[in-house]
Amino acid sequence: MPANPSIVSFQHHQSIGLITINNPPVNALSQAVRQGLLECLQEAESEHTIQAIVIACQGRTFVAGADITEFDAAPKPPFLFDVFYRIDQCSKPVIAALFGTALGGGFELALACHYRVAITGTKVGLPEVTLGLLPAAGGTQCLPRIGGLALSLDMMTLGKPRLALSLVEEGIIDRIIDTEPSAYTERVIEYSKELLNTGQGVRPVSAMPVNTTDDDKALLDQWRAKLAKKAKGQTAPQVIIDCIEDAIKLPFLDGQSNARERFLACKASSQSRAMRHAFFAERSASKLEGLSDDIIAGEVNRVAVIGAGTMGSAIAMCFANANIPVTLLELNKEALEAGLNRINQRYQQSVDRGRINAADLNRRMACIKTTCDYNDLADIDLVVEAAFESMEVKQTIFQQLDKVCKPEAILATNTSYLDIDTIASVLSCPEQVVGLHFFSPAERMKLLEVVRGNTTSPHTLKTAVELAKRIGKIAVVVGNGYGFVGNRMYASYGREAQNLLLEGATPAQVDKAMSDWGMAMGPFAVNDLSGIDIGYKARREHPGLPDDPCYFRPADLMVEAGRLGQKTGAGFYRYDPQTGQRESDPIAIERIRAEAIKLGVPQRESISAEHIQQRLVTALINEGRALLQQGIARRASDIDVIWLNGYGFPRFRGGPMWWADQ
Ligand code: 3H9
Repeated sequence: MPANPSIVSFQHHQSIGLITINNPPVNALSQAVRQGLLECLQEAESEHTIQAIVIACQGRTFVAGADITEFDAAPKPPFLFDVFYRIDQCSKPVIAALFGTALGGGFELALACHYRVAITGTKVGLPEVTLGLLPAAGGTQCLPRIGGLALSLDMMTLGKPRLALSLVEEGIIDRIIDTEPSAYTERVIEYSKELLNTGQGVRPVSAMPVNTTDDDKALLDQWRAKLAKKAKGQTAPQVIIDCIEDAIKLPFLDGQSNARERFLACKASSQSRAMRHAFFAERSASKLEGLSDDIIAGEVNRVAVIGAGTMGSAIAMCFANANIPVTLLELNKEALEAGLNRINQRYQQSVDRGRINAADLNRRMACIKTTCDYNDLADIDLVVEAAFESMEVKQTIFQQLDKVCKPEAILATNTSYLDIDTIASVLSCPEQVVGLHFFSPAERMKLLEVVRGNTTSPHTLKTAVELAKRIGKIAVVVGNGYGFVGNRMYASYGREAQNLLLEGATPAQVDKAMSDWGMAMGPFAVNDLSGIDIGYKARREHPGLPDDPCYFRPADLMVEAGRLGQKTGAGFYRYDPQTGQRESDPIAIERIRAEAIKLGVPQRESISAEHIQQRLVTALINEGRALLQQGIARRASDIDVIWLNGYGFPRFRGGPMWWADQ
């Protein structure tokens, strides 16, 4: 019997020994699980009546990986690979019964088993790279042996889980079982008996060769070059390639020993610590501390979106993607038609890129109804207003909604800046108003700022957060204040970037410094892409701008010269009319320089990349600190989640507040 049978248990099913892991919520491989597995394996192997062993899990998923919460302390034996190698060397066939998501150490456990079966819908993957790590429990040496080099490079360096069904041909999954979850274990036991009856025995992966070709070196080099760009600045992807190369060159145990050493170095690195922080920060962001468990989220079965512009149509797609019927409302049929065309086009692009199939496109389009009549919103559970960014427009819409919607309907606004309480003040049910601030492109960006107004009720808040999870967003609850958290910080970051231009830096210099630092894009490339006029108009609507003649002066200059960004062929940069290629523009640079002299801004001799990076990141940190002091952000880690998921802050730096703490 294992020392802790409630976590890992062993049962006889005639000639089959069933080892079951029960470690909620995701069956992570904690020290107790590793110990339990080892003890159960010993028992199963020594029982002469047992001829094959099944490893299964209780709960909602097969093992989702090593226990990440243990990574900050020194590892405690038994070590994961030692347990898995025990499976590899077992004298009786061992079969993994996969379901849910078999990830990281969970998938490595499966790879160490001699056979793998999965229930329909199971996903498997090695996402360690997203934590700045590498698969260190045998994965880097097992997967190349079973699935080959190309698949290993893809799965380990990109870290994206795959459907088990798609890995049958590669020989990774031996059988897909299509059954009710309640009958699954029984079916796996039947499969194991079938193996025994057909004389199939152990299949230790450690003894398998890696299929090599003359092209292997070129393939490895190609991936090294691709990841140097795609995962710029990150250590783990390159180290994973070194481990895969070892799998080709070295005996199994030597390759594994190198992988283990490299894993320990990665685990101790600032990159992995930052990425692990991001993992837990994302999970705590939607936790609503101080809200009683008695508060139940409302059911949301039907949604409406007001406004079929770029943002409104993308928000409608978020609901259609999650199979939630959505009604799109516009002022006239032409605007509705344009919105629907836009949606159809975006889905078609996803089909063309192989992200979804034609049936998905049709199902999603069928989820979307359109109307020009507010009376059609009478039975809607939640409305998201995504109209023009003007208080007057928004209040008029909310007054209409107040008249037609059922009393319990939740009314959300997608405003990026405006005061939620002023919007709610025109309603008979202000407690049902909440901000749902989506980020563009809304159908792809994971972040959703859930803005709590003074009157927003706990029930409304809980419903909004639950709905966010259903549509696959990372919800961060923030307080009500101009620009909320993300955009307010972006304004500080942008202001500092603009000041640097006045002091003599060029847009290209600032952008390069920031993208070298790890930002997805530099601030001026972003500005040109989204349109410089948007911020210009927002500044004119904002009552409390700083009394500073330099405040966003370069941006205002560009707009005044009709240089609105990519859409007008010129902004901070100019764009080649044929290729759309971005180029530095001496006209823009000169115009800004002349203005700086007029404003009396001293010019710097030279501006280093480090200086630019420090100025911009410090601006973020200072604003973040003020937001925490004012209670608009609840936790420093929430700010990190917002910047990682909404503004392209490098994940391997953990977010601005984590970075500041280091
Ligand atoms: C690894 O395996 C290294 C090895 O190669 C080598 C080692 C030597 N550990 O996400 P959810 C918690 S590295 C500890 O909200 P979902 C999570 O914090 C690992 N805890 O659920 C949350 O806790 P709480 C490689 C974990 O249904 C709760 O479980 N594996 C772990 O939306 C629910 O999580 C990965 O990177 C863990 N491994 O998604 C997979 N995983 O309730 C990481 C989760 O207190 N996990 N928790 O907030 C996932 O991707 C998702 O959790 C999963 C479920 C898809 C499984």
